[in-house]
Amino acid sequence: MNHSIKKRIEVVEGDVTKLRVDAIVNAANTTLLGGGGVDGAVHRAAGPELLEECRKLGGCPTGQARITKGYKLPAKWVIHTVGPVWRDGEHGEDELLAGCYRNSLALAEQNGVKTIAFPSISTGAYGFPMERAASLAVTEIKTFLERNRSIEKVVLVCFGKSAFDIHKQAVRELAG
Ligand code: AR6
Repeated sequence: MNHSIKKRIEVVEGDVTKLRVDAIVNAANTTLLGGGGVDGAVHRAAGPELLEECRKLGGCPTGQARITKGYKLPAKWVIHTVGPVWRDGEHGEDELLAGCYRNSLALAEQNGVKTIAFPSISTGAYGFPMERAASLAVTEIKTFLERNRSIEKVVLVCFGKSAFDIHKQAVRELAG
């Protein structure tokens, strides 16, 4: 069981907007109207139609997720999730970040997604410590995949070698 879960979680170094998967996850903010980091890259690569669709969604609360089309991206779908801003770890940050992964995967499943790629939500502008975020991400993904057969592959896309090493280690330790 654990062995097959591990095979369904892949860690890669690169740019999430380049991946040929059914859905990529965007590290958005509550307005869903774009920003820097992953969000800026996703909007640039998808083109202006993405912002048009996002405007109609009326925002998204922290910890939740919304889906749009991918437009010019190689991915068919973009799942926008809003990570928590890190304060001190005592303000519900862990549970909110876990919610991002859980809710994004649930939306993916509902839309027939078989392959999905996540950047490391909240670990850039929002300041969430990466080791802690990676452990939460892998734990949530593993729990989801154990119960779900329809999603074949979850890709963790890491920006840079140290992010890659941290996520590899989390998968080694937590996914079997
Ligand atoms: N592909 C993969 N990972 C990336 C990419 C990319 N193209 N670009 C950055 N990263 P961030 P957050 C990494 O700041 O912390 C935006 O302004 C980055 O190194 O994109 O959730 C939104 O509008 C980091 O590890 O997202 C929000 O206001 C991780 O992805 C706010 O930033 C997330 O960094 C969200 O902040």
